[in-house]
Amino acid sequence: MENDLIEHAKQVLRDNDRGTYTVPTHGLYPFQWNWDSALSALGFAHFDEARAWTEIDTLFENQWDDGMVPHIIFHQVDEGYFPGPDIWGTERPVPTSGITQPPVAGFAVRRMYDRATDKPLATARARALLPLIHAWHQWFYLNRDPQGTGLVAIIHPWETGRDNSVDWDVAFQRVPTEGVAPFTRRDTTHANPAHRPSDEQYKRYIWLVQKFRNLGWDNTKLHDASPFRVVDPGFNAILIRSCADLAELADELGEPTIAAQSRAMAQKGNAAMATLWSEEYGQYLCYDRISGTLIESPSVAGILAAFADIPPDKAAALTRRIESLAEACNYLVPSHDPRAAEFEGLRYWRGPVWLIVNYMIADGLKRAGKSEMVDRINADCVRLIHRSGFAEYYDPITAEPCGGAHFTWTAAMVIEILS
Ligand code: 2M8
Repeated sequence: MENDLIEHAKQVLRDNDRGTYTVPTHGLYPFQWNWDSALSALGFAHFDEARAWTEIDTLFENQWDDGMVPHIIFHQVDEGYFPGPDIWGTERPVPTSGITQPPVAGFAVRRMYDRATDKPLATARARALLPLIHAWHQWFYLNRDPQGTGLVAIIHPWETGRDNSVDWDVAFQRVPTEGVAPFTRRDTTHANPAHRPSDEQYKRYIWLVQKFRNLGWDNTKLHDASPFRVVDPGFNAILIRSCADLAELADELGEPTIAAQSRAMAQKGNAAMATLWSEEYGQYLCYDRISGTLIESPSVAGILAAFADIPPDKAAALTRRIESLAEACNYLVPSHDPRAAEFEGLRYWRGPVWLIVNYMIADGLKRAGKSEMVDRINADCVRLIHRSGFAEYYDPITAEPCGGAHFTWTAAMVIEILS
């Protein structure tokens, strides 16, 4: 039974494979996405290590000169997605978007290296990727933490990957909609519009893109110029974990400077995470860098923080928090607390379960010794797949499969969990 699932998952990866990169799913997302690729490579690594390394290589071939790794790479023309390269106007040799995504590649590369059966290949690829990933991490702290707080901000909701999270609702009101050129959405022709972000949110997404494009995509200006600057604990945890993992990898590969710098970034980030902790919510919260306040929104971002090496008392508290969420849903871990008024079980990042998020939470809790909760989260992932297939995401109460079907990173996580 489990073997059938793994075989099915491999087939999903093969079907979405475009040779040197993978699309998240046919139709809805016809290009290469940054964190989708890094996490999907982990799935490929179980049956084709060379192909897994190529996935990450392709991503970094499109790294910008300043170190940023873009969130979408438009390898071919496809009118089925909006906003396409013309809207972004980044003028890259291979067109890309102009913003980034959760930097999970450092974590993925270390894991691929550690597990590699083809060590010469892994050593060569990891050695080549090491300075590139490090440059991306440095880019973050330089451009997205200009005050040196230890925590980076995102300047567009698409950067966190949690596009329409409740977390942004208030801060996003600061982004105007006036002056946005008329556009036609494409996502709503592939997925149920009632499950997608609203038109109002799309206007604000595009307003920000226009704003940044008018600033020539100059990252030294974008952070301060953006009316949307939010510090996301999940995003920062991914960066911190990738820095820490890169430090270990650099040690192994005999790169002491990268190791020391990576370790220093991880330590500073880890210490600063304490400022995002909320005793009242029993989890970490987002922080609005413009209003200077914590965002009172009980989303999964504050639980994903477990992916970094947080203090044991915080890992214990997050475990209790997940136990409490389990009382309000049938499948862990909902992307928003089902008891909150804003919860929507079918609407994208406002409540549904995402397997990639589950995987990273479980990985962090495993390191913290919370094996019972890890087993529970993994079991829920497998129950979801048995019941509803390889969907983009799932309703945490009914298990209804939502968004795109035949989804690459969902399949990759299944291979990770079951192998
Ligand atoms: C979703 O985001 C894209 C924009 O980047 C979209 O809705 O058009 C998010 O779920 C994001 O996390 C993910 O990387 C992407 C592709 O799967 O889709």
